[in-house]
Amino acid sequence: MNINKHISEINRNGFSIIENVFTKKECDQYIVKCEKVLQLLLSKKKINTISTEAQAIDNPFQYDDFFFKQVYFKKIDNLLKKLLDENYVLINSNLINRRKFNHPNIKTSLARTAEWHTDSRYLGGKRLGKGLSFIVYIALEDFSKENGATCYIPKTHLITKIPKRHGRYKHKILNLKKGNMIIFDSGLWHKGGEPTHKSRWSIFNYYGPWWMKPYYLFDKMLGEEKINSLNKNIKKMLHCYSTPPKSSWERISTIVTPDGEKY
Ligand SMILES: O=C(O)CCC(=O)C(=O)O
Ligand SMILES: [Fe+2]
Repeated sequence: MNINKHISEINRNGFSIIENVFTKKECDQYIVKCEKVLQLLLSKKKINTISTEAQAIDNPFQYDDFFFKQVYFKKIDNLLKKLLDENYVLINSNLINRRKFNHPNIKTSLARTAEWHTDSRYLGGKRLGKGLSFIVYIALEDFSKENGATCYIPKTHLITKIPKRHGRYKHKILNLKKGNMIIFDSGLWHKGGEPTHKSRWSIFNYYGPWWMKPYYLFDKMLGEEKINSLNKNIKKMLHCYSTPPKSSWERISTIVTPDGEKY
């Protein structure tokens, strides 16, 4: 993989595509797991992020260890280390299907990401500059206009204005092939496309610097026993080596290296 080529594309265009991260067969197996966890949540009426327009499942490794494989990707580790720094972490991870889908337990059509937004951070009425954090997603099915592919506005990662959620902007569509991954600057203006009845499963991850707050407290979500059973790459992504100490009596630095282990 030519890391420098991807980095210059991300800097210039706001995104870059990495081909064949998953095989077609791996995508199909993944989709079976996605549908299964969706059915599980629906049957339990755990539907806070599930709507008739988009079915999002936050941090699916809460429900099935299978999904820990989406926390850390060896293939892009060096790329993310170069884009961010060596202590980069996972900020959030979910599965999203943007499709029209009805189920007696679904109560809303509202989807969190159907309007123009960025996933960057704001200060003083402006968006922080490009390169703060990155969205990494894998298309588990082909993405096109026919199944609500993500829409984006070219070059908006280079400005610091804040998009109007309901603005009518000239935009483009991110067509992707099944099994391909895209890395995009969290400052790029984007939104989920218009859902159709055609399925569009995807893994949506968000990576950032070690000092950025995660969306959720992974250690509390998973419990000590589960966290301790994970390998060091996954633990690192889940902030195990970059959480502040209780006090300076424990230690002074936030970053720790796992004892004797290298990641
Ligand atoms: O589903 C999509 O295409 C967009 C999702 C998104 O923008 C997000 O999760 O922040
Ligand atoms: Fe987003």
